[in-house]
Amino acid sequence: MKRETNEHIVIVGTGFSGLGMAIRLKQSGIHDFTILEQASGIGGTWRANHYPGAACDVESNLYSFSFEPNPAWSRTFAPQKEILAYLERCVEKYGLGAHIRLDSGVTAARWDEDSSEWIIDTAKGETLRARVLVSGSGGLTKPVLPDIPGLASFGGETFHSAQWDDACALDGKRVAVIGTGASAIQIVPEIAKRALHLAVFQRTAPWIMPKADRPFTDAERARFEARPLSQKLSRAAIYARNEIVALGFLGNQTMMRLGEAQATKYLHRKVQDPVLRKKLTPTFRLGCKRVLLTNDYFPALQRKNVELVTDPIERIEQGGVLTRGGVKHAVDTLVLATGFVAAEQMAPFDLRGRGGRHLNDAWKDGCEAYLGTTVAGFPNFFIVFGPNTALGHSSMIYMIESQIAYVLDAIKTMRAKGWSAVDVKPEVLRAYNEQLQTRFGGTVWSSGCASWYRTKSGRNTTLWPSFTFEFRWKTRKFDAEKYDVVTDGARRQRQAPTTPSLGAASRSDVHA
Ligand code: N01
Repeated sequence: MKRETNEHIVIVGTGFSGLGMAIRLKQSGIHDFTILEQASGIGGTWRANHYPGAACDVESNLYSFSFEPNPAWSRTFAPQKEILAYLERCVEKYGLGAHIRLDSGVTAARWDEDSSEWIIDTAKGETLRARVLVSGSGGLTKPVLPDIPGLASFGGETFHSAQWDDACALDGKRVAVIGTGASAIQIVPEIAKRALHLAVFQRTAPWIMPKADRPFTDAERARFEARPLSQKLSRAAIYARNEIVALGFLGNQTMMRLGEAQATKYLHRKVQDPVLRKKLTPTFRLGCKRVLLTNDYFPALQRKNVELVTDPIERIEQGGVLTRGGVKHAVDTLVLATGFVAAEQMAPFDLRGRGGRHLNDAWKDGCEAYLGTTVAGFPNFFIVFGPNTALGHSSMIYMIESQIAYVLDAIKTMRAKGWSAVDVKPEVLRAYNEQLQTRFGGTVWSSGCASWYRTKSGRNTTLWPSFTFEFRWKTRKFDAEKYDVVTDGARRQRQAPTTPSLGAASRSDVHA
């Protein structure tokens, strides 16, 4: 008799990655999966990041599932609440609710060689056995708290942008925002409207471009609804435009100069004060850090109640931030828009593969995966939005869907062929990553700035260093020849009491 758990798939996370994986499984007639979510609601990063002003900086007609267009987007760049509502509608439409277990973060997962299964513990105290484990636990989820002396002694309200405290009243308060990245430039204009005084602490001036954000007209929405092809064409046009931008990031100097000239012109048009303008002028190549899109950040910085502080922070003490020379900036509420652990990311949870090896051990020199998805020694473990799949120029949903197609094909292949385990060959993983790293040479990401894309040693473990269609092509089909494979027959043999245990090295029916 077939054991149900032998076919079971566990997906971790209910963001775009986890939900997209689940929908694709259902559409393929695969229903025996469970989705574990650590939070009390679905949505992943789009649930966690609900700070004032939170919105997408990629156009929504592209930042959505290809198979689930949304004719009702209110704006070209949707706000966070709408994106979360979109994901909630997906859960309902595709009947995912019954598969989801909330408040069930994975605390540990270990590979059981004998049964070729993952044994997964959750925060609720449950243990699941699964043939396949798919991590959709997100790329930017662990907040970085700045290493500023005295932070703990501040005394007032302090929170990270991704842990926004809705109960905190900002009206009439003296607020400080530390950081000027993608989150901060969305938060600052909103707080500026409410705070008595807002101090924005900038360490590095970012490149800023205007955002082509506007409400969709009723006529446009009606057209998307009545003629879905028109929305598909809009999606295709955004996609193509973004890939052209990639040309510059990948090394086309003419495009880079044009982009920098456009951003500089925008700064000059929006900021007349030469002192402020100088403070806001970036000193690194456009695209080396994420290019920020906003229309209201420069105007917000020029309000009477807002101050851009560029002197380095020396320390934080009770009720204030001290900058160079001991200048104190009195503050009631401190917002840390200081980013996330990314390049130095480790295992999403306590994960042990073949021989009890921890994923953190495999990643001690920096995280890496084959096609951003599989890691040698961790059979049947797939990461969606894994190492070197993030983008500086286009929609992550495109990359996520590419990986989902690859994982789905792997699962279908395993089932069709009666394979109990697939494990990427170590030499394949090594060669792929060696080649991938060489491709950063000559790109803007190697032009010398510090960013969340790169580790302290300078290795880029986050970005995909090419056009997204190349990644789509590479992930179009599960390439079984790159994997060591264990068949069900071999597993049964291994489980038989008279048969000596076959270790990983003696998988006799491994496909070359
Ligand atoms: O984080 P960041 P983020 N003292 O790392 C500063 C995605 N995202 O949350 O540049 C002083 O970009 C740091 O300064 P510096 C998007 O992919 C998407 O803003 O290192 N300052 C920087 O200014 C994005 O790229 C959306 O010198 C300190 C800031 O904090 C990613 O999330 C919206 C400091 C951190 O910027 C991360 O963006 C928002 C210190 N000790 C975010 N430590 C969408 O719309 C750090 N900083 C889809």
